[in-house]
Amino acid sequence: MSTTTIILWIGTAIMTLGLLAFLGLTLKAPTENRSFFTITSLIALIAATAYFAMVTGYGSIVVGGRTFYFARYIDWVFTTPLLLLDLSLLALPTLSGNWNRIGTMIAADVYMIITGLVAGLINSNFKYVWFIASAIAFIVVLYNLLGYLFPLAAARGGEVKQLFNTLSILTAVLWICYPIVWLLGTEGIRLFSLPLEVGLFAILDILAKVGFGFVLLTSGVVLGREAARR
Ligand code: RET
Repeated sequence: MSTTTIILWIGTAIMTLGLLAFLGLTLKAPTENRSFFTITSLIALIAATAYFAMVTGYGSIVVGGRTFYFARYIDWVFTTPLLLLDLSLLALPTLSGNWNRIGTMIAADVYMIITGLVAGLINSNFKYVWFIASAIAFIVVLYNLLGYLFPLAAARGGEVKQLFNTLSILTAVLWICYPIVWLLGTEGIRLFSLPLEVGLFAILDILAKVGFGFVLLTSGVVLGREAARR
């Protein structure tokens, strides 16, 4: 078994265990906070499926002699909006009246992943044009997360403020690593080998989905009955 295959099996296993743990936690979820559990379980399910597709050979193609894992982008195009939805629900339990901002953030996020996918498919330096388009969209996402949702969550005070601080900083730090790994990896300047790139993306994916999910779903805010509903 190649190193890449072993890493992808570990990814599949951890995402599946994360999914089972989140489903288990759902049994303890107060009805009014069920959305967090459904959304977060769905994130783990999609990731487990993508890793399984990649490890069994249905998630990659060969472009210009290199292996390109397109399945990541199908995973990310669904899971990154769902992660942003979790954060939006935490900052704004009802969401109503704020769809403009949240819609903009999610649209920018989807644009970021799709332009990133195109960048990854290109072998000429033209890929950097697509990379820059994706990176600009990423800045729009971060601006909405930290400049708009962050103060709203802070205004709710107490446990919500604390939890949002932790999760949004975790998200910002981890997400910034993705374009860096991409640039240094096989899609970019090829400083990293494929196994190293696959390993780094696996660590990021596990922390950004399962790590994030554990912090959220074991918090007093979503497990406590009324806390998230103020
Ligand atoms: C790409 C390359 C093009 C430029 C940028 C990127 C950003 C990707 C990000 C991905 C986040 C994924 C997560 C997945 C799972 O939980 C597409 C790598 C900006 C931010 C959080």
